Amino acid sequence: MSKYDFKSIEKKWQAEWSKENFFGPEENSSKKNFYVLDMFPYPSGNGLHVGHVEGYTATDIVVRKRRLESWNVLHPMGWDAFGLPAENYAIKTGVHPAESTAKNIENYRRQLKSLGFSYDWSREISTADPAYYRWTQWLFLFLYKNGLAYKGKAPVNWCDSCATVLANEQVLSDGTCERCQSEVRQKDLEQWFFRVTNYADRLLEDLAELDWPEKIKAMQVNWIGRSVGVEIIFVGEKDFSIPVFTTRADTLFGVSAVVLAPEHPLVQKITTPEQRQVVEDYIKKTRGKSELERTGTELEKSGVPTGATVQHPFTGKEVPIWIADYVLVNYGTGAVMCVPAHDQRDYEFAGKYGLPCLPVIRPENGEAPIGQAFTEKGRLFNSEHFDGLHSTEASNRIAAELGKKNLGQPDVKYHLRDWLISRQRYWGAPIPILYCDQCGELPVPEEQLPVLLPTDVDFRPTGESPLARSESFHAVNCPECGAAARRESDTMDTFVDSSWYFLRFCSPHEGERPFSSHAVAEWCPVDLYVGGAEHAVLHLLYARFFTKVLFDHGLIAFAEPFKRLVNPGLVLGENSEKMSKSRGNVVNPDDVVGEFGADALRLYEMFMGDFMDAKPWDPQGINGVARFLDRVWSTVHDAVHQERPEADTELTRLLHKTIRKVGDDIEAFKFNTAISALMILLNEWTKNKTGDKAFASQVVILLAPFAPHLAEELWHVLGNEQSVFLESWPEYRADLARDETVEVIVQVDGKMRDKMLVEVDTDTERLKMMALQSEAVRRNLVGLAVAKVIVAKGRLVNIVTDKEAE
Ligand code: ANZ
Ligand code: ZN
Repeated sequence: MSKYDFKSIEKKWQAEWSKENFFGPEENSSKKNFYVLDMFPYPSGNGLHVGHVEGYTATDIVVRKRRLESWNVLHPMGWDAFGLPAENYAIKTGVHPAESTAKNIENYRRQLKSLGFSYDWSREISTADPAYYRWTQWLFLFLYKNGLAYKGKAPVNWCDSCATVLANEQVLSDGTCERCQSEVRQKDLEQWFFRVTNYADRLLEDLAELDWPEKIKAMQVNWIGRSVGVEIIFVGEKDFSIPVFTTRADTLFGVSAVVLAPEHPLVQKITTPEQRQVVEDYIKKTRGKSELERTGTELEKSGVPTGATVQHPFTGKEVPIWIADYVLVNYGTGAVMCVPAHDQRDYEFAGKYGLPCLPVIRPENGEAPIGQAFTEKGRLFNSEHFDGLHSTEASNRIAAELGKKNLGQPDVKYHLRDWLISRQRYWGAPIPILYCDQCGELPVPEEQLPVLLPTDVDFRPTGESPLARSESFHAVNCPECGAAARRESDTMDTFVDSSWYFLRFCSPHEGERPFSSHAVAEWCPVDLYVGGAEHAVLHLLYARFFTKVLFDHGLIAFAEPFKRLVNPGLVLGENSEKMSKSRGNVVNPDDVVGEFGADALRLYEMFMGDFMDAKPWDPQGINGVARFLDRVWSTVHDAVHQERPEADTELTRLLHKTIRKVGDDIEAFKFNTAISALMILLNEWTKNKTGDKAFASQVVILLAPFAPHLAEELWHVLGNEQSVFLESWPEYRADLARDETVEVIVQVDGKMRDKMLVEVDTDTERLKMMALQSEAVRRNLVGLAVAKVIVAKGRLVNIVTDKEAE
């Protein structure tokens, strides 16, 4: 018998499978469709990571099983190819991003093929390809024409000394520029936004129908941040009034100040002459602080009074107006009522500046804590005729009475912001907008798409956007009046590219539209989506947003893109630290494939631990699975050459149980336990000395999704001519696959007293008898008489005594 030579075997079958696009879906098939999608990678210079391999192996296993079960499967792969790293690399080395990206893609493709993943390579797409980004631009215009894309001011990180915009990751933790170490400040630029907030409610509500990890759903819920409260209007002494948003209207009688964000538009108007200088200085000082800093709990609260006041809506007392940077301008109304006794931030703020702290809520039981705010709900006091009410009822009543005075109403706010899609970068899809001195802002006419990225660009960072400095790019005339016009010089956030790629895969070569509605109707929504939990919020939220917009305008017939989502756990380094270059613990899949083969790497990554948990790399583990594959090889050969007899009853039972277990485990992403079951089966088979070629065939098919190359070779060793992937997934016989023993719970008067391990078929009378003989049961029956015994076969025996029966 030959040794298992993975090197030549894996190459051979990869070449064979790539002939005639073996894994592409059938056209006009009568089979049911199934769409399995991996989060497509950013083709970085480092090549594929073992973390990619984890997710991609899992989908490959599911896909191969589905095909064996006679589904028509769509399983495409492509590249999220625009992005900052290629541009930074270009700045450092002078290699054009198009060139380095093409090289990286080639490397990724080679690596993925070396792992034997069954992608339909005829559908490969790259978001940096004009044939793709033409449609990204078309979709931008689609949103624009439907009022969902607009221009507004938003701050960017700006380095004065480099005169350039910096991405967040280019700003060091001390707030300086990574290139020149000078201070980075926030500068307002006109930028493009997508109106995601229009969809806040539906993005929230529709989560319910999704088969997604609860953790991810919770993160989306949090990110959207729906907040139910009351808008209360504080009327000023002159001709102004300040609405504040509060979730705790019940604390209204504890207000010590109304606090505005420093950027609040009223600040200039209301500040008294005496306070003007202090206010200006404060605004200058706080400008440039990031939102995270401002809202963080560590930062010491600061602020200054404006000198102006408003009236309390019930007591009519004067309330001072302050500004403070813990109030954000773009949440709620950009103003808060400051209630030191019941809000921790307000408590610290008031403490620092000697503002009064009047408690108005007391706990229903016990005492309020000392030295901090009491932030829970409770009963009102110090609150005039609302005294004695519970917080919830008080909030409602206060809102109702304010409503009558036209000084407030119930309100709902969202933390979700509109999506800022402008990037002052080169390596992205140009935003298809023109500016004409006469006609103003105009969409690029559709027939002029794509707006190509020019190549004559100096992308070294100076100025606002690299494209602004390209001559050829701006040689364009106004489509309305024909005069010379300028193009928008910002490019789109790469999350725009990935918000619709799953649609493109359905008809990747479509030239007339972004996607064929027919093809999308056939495949979408995606049945199974696998990828990193780091995309929990942005990518997944944006893809959902795009889907809803297209659904609302009748371009697609579904409102959610991904039915089932699974996140792989992180693959950590040997000592459970994150893999990173600096730690020197990165495992390169190429090395593992070279030493052990693709099947061993695939199997090992699935065997490491629970798919969804983080798990460390263990170099010993891969030896173990490699030995297992060797033994599969030799045992199958044994069955072919040694004329083993038909499998005996025991081995047959184990086979059927294994078929059931492997099938169920694949569906539940419990690959590690599926593989253990296969290992147990192999052990028994090797020992047992029965199990002929027919038995071997079943084992090989079961193994095929996990170790496709080995299985394909063995399938041919078994004398078959066709691919093992044209076979059918084995079916188990329920009578054989059933567990022989089950655990039966024994109760006395409904309380569990014992468990018994019994034969599955044990009849009712025997179960009764066994239960009554149980030591624990007898102890619990002392002094009682049995009234009746209820038996649920295979599950439960409940002994009811006279005491209970009465
Ligand atoms: C008075 C009050 C009393 C509040 C109290 C809380 C407790 P969420 O759940 O996030 O919506 N707030 C409102 N707008 C703000 C802004 N622009 N910047 C910073 N804080 C803001 O939180 C709503 C609460 O956050 C509001 O309720 C308000 O403080 C504050 F005992 O109003 B509260
Ligand atoms: Zn014009």
